[in-house]
Amino acid sequence: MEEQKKKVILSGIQPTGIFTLGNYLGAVRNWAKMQEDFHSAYMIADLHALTVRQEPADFRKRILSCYALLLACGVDPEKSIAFIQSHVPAHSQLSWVLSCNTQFGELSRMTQFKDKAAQHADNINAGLFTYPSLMAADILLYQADLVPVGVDQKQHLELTRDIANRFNGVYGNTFTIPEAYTAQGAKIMSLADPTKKMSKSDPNPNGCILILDEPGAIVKKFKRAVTDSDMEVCYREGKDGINNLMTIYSAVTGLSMDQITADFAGKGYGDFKAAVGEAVAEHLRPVRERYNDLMNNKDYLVECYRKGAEQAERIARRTLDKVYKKVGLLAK
Ligand code: ATP
Ligand code: LTN
Repeated sequence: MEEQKKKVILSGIQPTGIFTLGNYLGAVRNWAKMQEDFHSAYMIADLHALTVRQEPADFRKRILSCYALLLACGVDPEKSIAFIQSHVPAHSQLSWVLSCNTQFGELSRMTQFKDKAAQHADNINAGLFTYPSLMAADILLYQADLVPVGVDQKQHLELTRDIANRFNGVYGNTFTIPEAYTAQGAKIMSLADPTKKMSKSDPNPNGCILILDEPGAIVKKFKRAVTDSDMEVCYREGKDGINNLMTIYSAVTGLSMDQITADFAGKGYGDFKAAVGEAVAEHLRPVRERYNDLMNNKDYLVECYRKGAEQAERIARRTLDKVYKKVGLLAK
């Protein structure tokens, strides 16, 4: 009885690099926590990553290492469906139908498209533009109730809801309408420029903490973090650098902003930065260790992603069949 009421969650991450502290605190860490209370499915969004040019041999290795990272961050293949997007063809198939139910104007308003188009002006491909229809397919295939993402993905979630509502209106009830779920630490900023989001594809290595960075490197990057010319460790408008460090410190220690301010009253930024660096290095240590173990056991990884694909396929296929029927495609 209880089992039937459990909500469904789905989320994904692109294999565009080693996960950053932003990915971890803003999204992946919550996935591990949420798998205890929900029916959860998490995927490596490899098809989404193709919207940016990838070197094939390198990409293939990175997909596997990102899958290992997902498990190292606490996603448990016994509790969640952990899979790779391209292993479940229904994602591409539903994406086409949804593209035909998404307006050009809607896609043109997506800020991620505008940002990525500016970053990759030599490769503004059709996939970059229709990226949100594929993301909508990922979510709607599993009839997800909640989608745990960082705040930067909220606009895509709104569009997914619009597409689902419109489809349900035209063809009758087909999709669950999903909600975005954002938690504390929902937006971690670059350490080099705290007005910019920390991002895996940032070319400046000092701006981001990668979750596999060695403790020494982590501490060093925090020491160099850009702050302000003030001296007070407190959360206030205009103190972007300190606000970001406080958000990170709070997320890894569980301390409130007021407690942090009290603990560092009368101390300089140097002490605070060192404390944040050490706390983060300690927090990430088990993730790095688990990752190394998993990468030494590739057979286990293959076994896990194959099982994940089978489990995902079963659910996704059911929704796709329903959609094909609703839109009037002739059954085989
Ligand atoms: P890329 O740099 O390739 O665009 P990314 O680092 O932005 O990648 P994604 O794979 O697009 O990462 O995002 C995976 C998840 O991590 C998403 O839920 C996203 O909202 C979240 N996320 C990404 N960056 C941050 C951040 N700086 N703070 C909080 N959450 C983040
Ligand atoms: N677009 C997301 C990654 C992603 C995703 C999803 C997230 C692809 N499909 C489905 C949640 C649900 C991003 O983080 N850039």
